[in-house]
Amino acid sequence: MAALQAAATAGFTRITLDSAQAAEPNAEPAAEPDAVDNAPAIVVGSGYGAAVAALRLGQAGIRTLVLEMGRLWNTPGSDGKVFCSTNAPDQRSMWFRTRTEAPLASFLWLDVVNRDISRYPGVLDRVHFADMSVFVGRGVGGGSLVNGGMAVTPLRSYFAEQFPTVDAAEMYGTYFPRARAMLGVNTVDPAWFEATDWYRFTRVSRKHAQNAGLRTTFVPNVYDFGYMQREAAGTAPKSALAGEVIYGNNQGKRSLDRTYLASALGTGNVTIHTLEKVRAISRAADGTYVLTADRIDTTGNVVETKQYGCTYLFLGGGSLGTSELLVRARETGTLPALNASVGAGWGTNGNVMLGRANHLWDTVGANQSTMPVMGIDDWANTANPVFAEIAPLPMGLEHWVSLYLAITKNPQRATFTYDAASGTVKLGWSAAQSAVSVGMAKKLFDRINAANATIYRYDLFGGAGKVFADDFTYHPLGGCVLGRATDDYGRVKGYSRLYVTDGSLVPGSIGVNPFVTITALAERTMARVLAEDTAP
Ligand code: FAE
Repeated sequence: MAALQAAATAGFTRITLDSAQAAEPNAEPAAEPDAVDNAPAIVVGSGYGAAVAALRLGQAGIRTLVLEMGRLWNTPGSDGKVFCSTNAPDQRSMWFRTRTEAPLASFLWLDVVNRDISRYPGVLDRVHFADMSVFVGRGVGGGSLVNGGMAVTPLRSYFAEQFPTVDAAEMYGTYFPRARAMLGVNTVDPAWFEATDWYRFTRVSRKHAQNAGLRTTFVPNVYDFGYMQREAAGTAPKSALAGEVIYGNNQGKRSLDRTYLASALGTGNVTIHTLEKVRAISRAADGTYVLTADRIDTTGNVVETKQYGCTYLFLGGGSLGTSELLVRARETGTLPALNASVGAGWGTNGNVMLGRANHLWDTVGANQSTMPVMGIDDWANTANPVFAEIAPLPMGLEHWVSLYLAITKNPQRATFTYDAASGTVKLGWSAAQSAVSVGMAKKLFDRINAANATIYRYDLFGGAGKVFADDFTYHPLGGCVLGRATDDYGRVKGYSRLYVTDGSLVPGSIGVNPFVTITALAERTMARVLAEDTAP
């Protein structure tokens, strides 16, 4: 697919291309542009960790190539929109599927949520392992294209517990503020929040939490709340107020293609190749890293296998992508010096989704914004630490459901192993490990139900009345944990000039939604690496 040239300007504008075919959903691939076979630096992926690496390398004047397996999302399809909506998903919704696989499987036990679609490199993927599936974003911007935008800085004491070797003062004084500023974090206007129909569902859940003696807290977001207010006023096209989120937002959200990546391209030193999946990494005799990447077309066929060489290699394929590449490299002997911690320390951030059934008089509203702005914060409860995001369920009708994504302090961890027969990795996470998260979420929500004389919803997650969706996570973390698989700055142990900058550095749990932490850690890594490792 096309090499994207430096056609973007900094700020919150979408990336523009010199090659429009790269983003047209139904377009045939055009002629191959000049390939960049060697670059001083290569970044794998274009999510949070990768985007920080690309920008800081570009600013340092280092020519950098970004390889992303998904497409660039910037050109409208035949309906005039870049992304499809959650209520009418089409091929743009999911990564090479014939049917969508939304987190909510059913409503009133009916199979009304998912739709048949045609195979295409859609923006949301659900990667299945034996007892756990993982939702990830695919495209230029990674998870930022599909996530709920909740931009939460972890509790300092818990950050210090998870990262004992990282200087917390420096993180909270420098790197978290830097990450928040670059990501465009903002907060909902409390007066508007209290008055608008669009957050009635949140106010109802707040009341129920307070009835149980629990604390709620506003949560910042990267969705532009000024824009959202204009949506509500009818003066701007609706996005968050039109049910858009997990299959992409057409407006309002400051995804990475509008922030870090736009600025990275603006340096003139960064090029992005899309629809190219890195499959193997090895090292040449002169110390150069050699990457093998499959270029796919929009049907998923491999149309070319390319080789790239670089001096500095930054892995930002996310917890799954980076762990898979490094475990494969170790086990197939292409990077044999990788240590045993590569592939270990993986966790779900304790994710559990659940719904409660409200009384008929406690309406949550047919109008719901897709951007969460509040959490129930019981993390300080050492007996049962839980932080639960009050999640929207925008169905355009009153359904009396209060939905939550609970983040629990589940200490369980898993390891990726290499399966030589398939050439892929397996994840050793078991259902019993998820049961630990369920136990914690249940304790908290049993309290809320008892205080409000309410019950759980049994109709949302398919099967025989499943209440707790414990078989998927939005927050895959770990696999190349900081200080174990890497040094304290993300330098992979056993190899020089090889770095990890993404969620695989986080040891399985961070207690809140993770992307601000991932971004801030990547900023810290890049500051150190550019100061120490790239000097002539
Ligand atoms: P990530 O953003 O996953 O980016 C990895 C990129 O690398 C992707 O674009 C991949 O396509 C690409 N890639 C992977 N392997 C390869 C390869 N071999 N070759 C080429 N490219 C490759 O990584 N977090 C929050 O903090 N707040 C939220 O509100 C929130 N809501 C979420 C909602 C949903 C539905 C989902 C799925 C996630 C949510 N998250 C949220 C999680 C957040 O998006 C996630 O932690 C970050 O995106 C992870 O960032 P990384 O840099 O690790």
